[in-house]
Amino acid sequence: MDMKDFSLEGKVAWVTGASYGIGFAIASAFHAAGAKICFNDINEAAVERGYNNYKEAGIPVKGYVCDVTNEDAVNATTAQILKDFGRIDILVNNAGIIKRIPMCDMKASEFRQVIDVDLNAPFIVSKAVIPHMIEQGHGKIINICSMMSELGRETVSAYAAAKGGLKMLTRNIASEYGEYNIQCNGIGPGYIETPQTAPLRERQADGSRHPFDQFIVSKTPAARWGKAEDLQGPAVFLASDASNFVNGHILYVDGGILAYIGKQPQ
Ligand code: NAP
Ligand code: GCO
Repeated sequence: MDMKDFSLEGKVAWVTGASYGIGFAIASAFHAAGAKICFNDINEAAVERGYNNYKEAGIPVKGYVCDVTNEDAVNATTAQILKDFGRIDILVNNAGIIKRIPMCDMKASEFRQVIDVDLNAPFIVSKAVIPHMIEQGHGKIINICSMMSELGRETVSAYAAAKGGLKMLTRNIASEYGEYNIQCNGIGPGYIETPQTAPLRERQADGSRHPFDQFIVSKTPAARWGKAEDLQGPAVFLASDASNFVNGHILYVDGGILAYIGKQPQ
């Protein structure tokens, strides 16, 4: 076993939607492991915000304005990254949205919007990058799945449908392209402290913790919310040569939620 297998030295990684949050944390870890970092976000302002965040962290990056649901934009960005860096070794389909609306109150257009970003976009970006990974003889694709790839809950029907589909897209890419030395795996974060979950952790008017905050802590053996940094080691592992025989796997980084029935109410 050569520990160099965990290194990303000389690799080029593209993390989508990585101006902040989980994508930013993963891209930062890839940099620490030696990779060159590309990221995209949906508009100039978001990319600028990303540049500022990476600059503050001392991480050299190249940012691209690209709405991952727009196939022409994705193909153009893929071509530009290949022109700028000559290769794409690692793709992380991280960009995502959630709309917390009771299903019967949700408009079909809102449902489609979530499916578009969280499921169609990973298809579009993977489809753009895979031919180049085949040509270079290797590639790593990591899809950011979710607890909702396995579980449902009120108000997240579109998100759960998308993340459940993303789990199977991950397995299908692994099945269809494994023979080209492309490994496609998923990371299923638990409940992580990012802007996306901020509404679930807001302090109540009386200063008490949000009921959902307390619920998640009781459902997590680690008895805490995850931090984006908790995902860094698993992501580096799945992006590195150390995982070359891991394919089609969803690595749940959830503090044990999926294994646990939940603490008995006191
Ligand atoms: P976040 O804080 O909301 O960040 C999402 C990122 O994706 C933002 O930079 C956002 O850009 C970008 N984005 C959204 N739509 C896009 C589009 N069409 N094109 C390009 N970029 C787009 O989310 P997060 O919590 O870091 O989550 C990142 C991923 O992890 C998502 O796939 C999410 O579903 C998944 N996840 C999160 C958790 C959690 O507890 N936080 C748990 C499991 C899985 P803008 O800010 O410009 O919109
Ligand atoms: C929610 C949360 C979750 C997390 C994550 C859990 O409203 O239930 O946003 O969906 O984002 O996906 O893994």
